[in-house]
Amino acid sequence: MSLSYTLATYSSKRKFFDFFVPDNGIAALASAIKDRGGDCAYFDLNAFHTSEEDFLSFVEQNRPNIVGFKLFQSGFLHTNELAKQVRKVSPTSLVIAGGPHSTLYGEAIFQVTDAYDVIIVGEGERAIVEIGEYVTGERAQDEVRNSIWKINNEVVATERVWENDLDSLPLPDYDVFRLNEYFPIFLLNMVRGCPNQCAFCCHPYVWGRKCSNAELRGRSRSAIKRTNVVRRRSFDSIRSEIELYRMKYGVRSFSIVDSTPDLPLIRKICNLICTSRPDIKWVGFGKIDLFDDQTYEMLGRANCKCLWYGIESGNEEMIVRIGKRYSRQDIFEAIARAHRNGIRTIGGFIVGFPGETERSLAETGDLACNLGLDAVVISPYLLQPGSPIALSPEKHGIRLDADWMVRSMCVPENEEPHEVDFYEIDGLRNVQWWERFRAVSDYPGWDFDRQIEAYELATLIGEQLGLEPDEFMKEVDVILKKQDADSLHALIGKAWLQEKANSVCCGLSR
Ligand code: B12
Ligand code: SF4
Repeated sequence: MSLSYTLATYSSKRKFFDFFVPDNGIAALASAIKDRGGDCAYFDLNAFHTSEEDFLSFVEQNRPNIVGFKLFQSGFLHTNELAKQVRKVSPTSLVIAGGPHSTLYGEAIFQVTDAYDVIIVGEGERAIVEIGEYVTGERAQDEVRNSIWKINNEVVATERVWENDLDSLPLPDYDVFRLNEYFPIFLLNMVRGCPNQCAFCCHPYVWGRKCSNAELRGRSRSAIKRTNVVRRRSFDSIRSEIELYRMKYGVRSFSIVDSTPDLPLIRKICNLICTSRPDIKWVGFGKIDLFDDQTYEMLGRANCKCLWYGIESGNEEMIVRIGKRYSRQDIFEAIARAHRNGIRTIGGFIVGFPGETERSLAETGDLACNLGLDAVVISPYLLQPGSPIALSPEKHGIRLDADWMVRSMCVPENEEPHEVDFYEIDGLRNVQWWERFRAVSDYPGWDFDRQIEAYELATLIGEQLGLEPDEFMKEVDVILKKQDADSLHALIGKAWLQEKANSVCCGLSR
């Protein structure tokens, strides 16, 4: 029996241009489904030409075996409503949820909604196939990995398994997207997990972390395989993925989304670009203390156009508290090296981390203004489940309200997550704590504009359109404010034409 799946994402209405870059997580799931002979349709409910009515009537007419939602924090409450509608129009479909918000909140989701039959946490490629096998009766409920069910009012979770061999997963498949509605940039995920443990960050919890030998000692090989360690793909697998996208779609612009760059893999990719694929351009995350002079030179030669650095603070004591290991001097040197090699830079800073004072903030402001960054992203500190702080709050002077998971999970779409009241820092409610630092938006050169966060993607799209990133961002901002679908699609069309033409110029289209 061929199983039919319909996947959907809603995270808020078309506010930012990065919603118009195809989602690699969805492409990975679509590929896993097809690999097992299933059918997969995808509805991006952020896109202009996809209405909720179209989605619901498709589900009503086709009655897919499985309807799956990707959950993000923004859009979570609305997605729950959509899931309930799905139940009404297609009562036979199994309604499931996965994605970052599901992984972070897991079974707590059942405290606020019964819209889903199953919540999948963590990686979804194998779990989504196993859910299909459950539907066809080939697998029992408790044999579906990474799944959480509500059975007779009791929440039951199965074992969480971390994919040990990333190369064994099929390459993400972008045929499921209407690609002419997206800018021609594909996201590359080469490594899952991060070996560091910054106090505010949930990524190692979500994707895997470095385990000490003591933690692993005495465990069997299969138990170690099931531990949340950092996992890497092989260079051969990544090269095949890049080749596939170049040949099949004509896409040569990539964003490497790994939380922390993997130096050996990055070097191999640079070598590939320098020796035989000069048409490839890319952006990714930087790390202040990772690259030396030689590596920066290599990155520049290999068309690395922009790096996103989580700098976090300009105060050395705060940097240590946050869990990073570099000095102000290191920061100046890293940014200068990137610029010397023609690489643009974005610096991300956290404001209001526990321990922040007016003085530490002033030092951050001073640093951000003097580094010569191409874009500055300021994020108010936000307590995230799974972060070291959430796992041991008392160490950081934090007291969490009993219902903090539910409150932080259910941020209304028109509210900022950091303005939701759910914990105390040093005896102050978190919103009062934030008030102390709110004035940072007056710092010259500081900008809270969420769009800036995707400046690295703007550098790639700018290259495609022959525009400076700022020019592109201004143009697209006007278009999105007017919700002008025609102009957006004209811009996207131009980017595709240019992307494909570039490859022909290099003689590498075949
Ligand atoms: C690249 C990236 C993007 C890309 C999108 C690509 C993507 N895959 O999500 C872009 C730039 C478009 C983007 C935008 C946004 N992002 Co973003 N993004 C990331 C980043 C840096 C990497 C994600 C990634 O590539 N993961 C690898 C892929 C393979 O994993 P995945 O997409 O999660 O999918 C896997 C599983 O989650 C699961 N899965 C996913 N969906 C589903 C659905 C079902 C039914 C099932 C069963 C399983 C399943 O299976 C997939 C394969 O294993 C992460 C931070 C990080 N380092 O993790 C933030 C992150 C995921 N983003 C985040 C946010 C908030 C957003 C925005 C909502 C920002 C905003 N406020 O506007 C938007 C929403 C975009 C949208 N499409 O609606 C948050 C999510 C937090 C939360 N609680 O929701 C993160 C964790 C950053 C953070 N720490 O805050 N993002
Ligand atoms: S902030 Fe970056 S380096 Fe630190 S734990 Fe998170 S992903 Fe890793």
